[in-house]
Amino acid sequence: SLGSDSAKAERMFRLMDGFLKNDSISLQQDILRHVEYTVARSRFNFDDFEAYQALAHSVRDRLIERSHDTQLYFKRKDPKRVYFLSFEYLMGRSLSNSVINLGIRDQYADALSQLGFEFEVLAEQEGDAALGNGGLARLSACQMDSMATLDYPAWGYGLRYEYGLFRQVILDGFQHEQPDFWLNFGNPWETERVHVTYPVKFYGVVEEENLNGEKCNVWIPGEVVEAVAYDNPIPGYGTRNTITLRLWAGKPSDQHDMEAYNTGDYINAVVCRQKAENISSVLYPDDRSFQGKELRLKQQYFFVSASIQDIIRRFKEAHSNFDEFPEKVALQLNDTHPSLAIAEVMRVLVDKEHLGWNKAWDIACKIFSFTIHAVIAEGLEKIPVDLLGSLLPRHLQIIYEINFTFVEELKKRIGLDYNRLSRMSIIEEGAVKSIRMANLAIVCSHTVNGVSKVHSELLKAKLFKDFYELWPQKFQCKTNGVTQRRWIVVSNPSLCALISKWLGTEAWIRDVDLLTGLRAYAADPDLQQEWMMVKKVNKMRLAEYIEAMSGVKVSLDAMFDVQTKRIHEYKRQLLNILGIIHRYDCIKNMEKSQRSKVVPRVCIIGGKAAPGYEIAKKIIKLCHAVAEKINNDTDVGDLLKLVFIPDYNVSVAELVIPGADLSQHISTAGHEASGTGSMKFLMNGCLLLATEDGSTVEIVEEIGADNLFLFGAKIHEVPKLREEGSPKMPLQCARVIRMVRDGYFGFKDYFESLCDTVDGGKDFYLLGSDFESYLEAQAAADKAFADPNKWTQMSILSAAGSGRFSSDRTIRDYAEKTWGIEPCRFPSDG
Ligand code: GL9
Repeated sequence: SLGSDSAKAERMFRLMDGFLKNDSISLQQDILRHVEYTVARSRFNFDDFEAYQALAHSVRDRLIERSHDTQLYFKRKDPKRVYFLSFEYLMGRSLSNSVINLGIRDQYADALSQLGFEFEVLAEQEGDAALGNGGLARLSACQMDSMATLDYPAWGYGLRYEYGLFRQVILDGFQHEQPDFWLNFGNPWETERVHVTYPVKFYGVVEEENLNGEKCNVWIPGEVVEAVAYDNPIPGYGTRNTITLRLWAGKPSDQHDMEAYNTGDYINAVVCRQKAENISSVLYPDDRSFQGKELRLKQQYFFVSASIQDIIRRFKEAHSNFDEFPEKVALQLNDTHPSLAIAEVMRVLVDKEHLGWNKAWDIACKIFSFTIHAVIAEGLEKIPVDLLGSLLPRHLQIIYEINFTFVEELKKRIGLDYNRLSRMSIIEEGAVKSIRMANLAIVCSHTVNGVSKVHSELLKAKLFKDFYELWPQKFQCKTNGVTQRRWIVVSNPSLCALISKWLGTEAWIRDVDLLTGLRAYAADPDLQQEWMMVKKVNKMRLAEYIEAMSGVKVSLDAMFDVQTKRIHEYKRQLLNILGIIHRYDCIKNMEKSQRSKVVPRVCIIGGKAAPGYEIAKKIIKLCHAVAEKINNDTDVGDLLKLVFIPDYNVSVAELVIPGADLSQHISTAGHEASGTGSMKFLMNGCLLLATEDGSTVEIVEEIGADNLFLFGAKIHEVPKLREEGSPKMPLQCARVIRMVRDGYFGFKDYFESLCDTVDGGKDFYLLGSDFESYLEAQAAADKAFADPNKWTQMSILSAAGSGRFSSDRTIRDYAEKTWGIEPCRFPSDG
């Protein structure tokens, strides 16, 4: 209807532009209306939380309007779309980000102050949406922001966990996990689509049937669960485009349950129905350790099946011939978690659309692309064949079929090299026969990418060498990036204003390469002065938070040295803590007269340990034990403090990152695929102390080795160092380990196994061999910090060089080189 007369349609879109007015009076009326009718409180009497709810609903109205316009426009233009399939998204809070992207933050702040409220205070009322574990999940969130801002016709798909990542509570220095029931107080951003539901089937058997004289396989499932869509709007910045993150929740299906009711066991039948909701109830909190759990597999298929049904439904609305499918649809697999989508697409095309195997496979191979976020083979998912066979019998058949064809092809190409054939097979033979999900994804995808240059090279040289030799053209690199909207504009408004002032434009918020313009002023004393002031303001904010959380008062003159990320042995928080013990030990043993030369430090560590990861939990406890000792030592005073920030999440990161002077990214070389925290710190003018791992290598290319503190073994040196083992353990390292072993910080027995990981003979993560070089880098940082102008110049150059690490760059690269999609911008000025 709209498509027929394009002038008329264009007018319609113009007319619709802004049903909702954004002047101060309209916004005030709007908020009060939501207080009265949505929150159902009297507009004469409501508290901060209720004000937040009303405010959020008022913003949501504007988001809904824009997402309707965007969807209608996409429908009319029918461009090729990308569907981003990710099992995890770490969205954090939405309020500030939304009003900033809509370009109406100041209007809202003004309207609220007229009503006697402060925007910042209400924004604090919002809880985090933490539907993910760490880097991978936050990357998905950043990339959604970029896809919206760059006007790409994109959809995100995921799961609507009722319990997000656990909340970390520290008792007596030990981590405890508490459930994050984030939907308790409602979620104003989402819209439940009661009509967008699909049945998802499990279990049962496959039977051969005759269809018009041809044999075909029919799956007779044993359980049906309904997936219902919850839509979350993702507004772009400086555009009217607002795309959708569609999350699926489980609900009982009527189709299946009628039987149960007829048997007369009514109560039991109702209780059983409840089980359906369990599928999407909880996020698995283990970052990267993979266990073959049935519920996890169910979650994966549930999410994949609902998404594929939705995508095919949308395609069929406008097209009748599947030949056009690859021209209209790109499917991005974010890690192996959604790779069952390959088998599901094959099942639908072969069993339901009756396209025939070869044609279906041809289509599948044109639509999938695959991002790998892991470095080591242990990080790759393997699904036991027995498990898959019982839960999804037809999919197991399909995967066997895919593998059979692949292996036959392979034999023709490489001959009967059985070792290589068995390495490349999708099926792993062994004690537990299983499906290698990464191999499945590589075989079907037209493009496979790593997430930093070194990682992409490692994939080709090590993890997937066999595949690279077979299909070199498939392998690409897409260095990760983060969104400057969230990580500068939202979280560091003072820096944002300063940058815009010196660049004379706000255009860098959409075009981040403009940040390089700051290089010209890096030595300018005026900019340096203002830059230092901004850092001070942010440090003040952070210091207040630290005091509120831990009771520790910190000096603003000290260097704020931060390491915040998931706790992992390879990320080497333990190296950081041992370094802190060494620093403490040095101060204690120093002549009093020498102490004035010490650069004061506030060491800040934060992050969650997977609930079953014992060593990581011990690292958290050690941090607390050492902090207890140091912080109560009046002899040391402000020269050294150590604080652990509990429950690190996106909104805590927004506070911590702008306030950091130095941040540590010190993984054992070759273990961090990319790392994205470093990019956020870099954008905020924080100096990095880092190993040459993951994306740090590219950061060095961009800002120069003079502007950060590098140390440690390089990737190619690691295997040899591992062979050499502990003879490399330097005295200083042995000494601090001894202090822990001797009970200097208490909990002697408890820390024993932790110490063993370093001096027990293996030192797999090379803390010993990197220790001296780590201390040297720390000393270099001290020296630089003692010269504030020099330090500030390095800080400005860090931020100025961060443009390459914007997710805008990453997404444009995916769009052009992997997905083959183009921007589709709603005709309006934003
Ligand atoms: C990770 C890598 O370990 C990181 O180096 C990388 O930056 C991100 C995003 O590409 O992906 N892979 C992975 O499984 N996690 C990552 O952070 N883990 C979590 O997300 C918890």
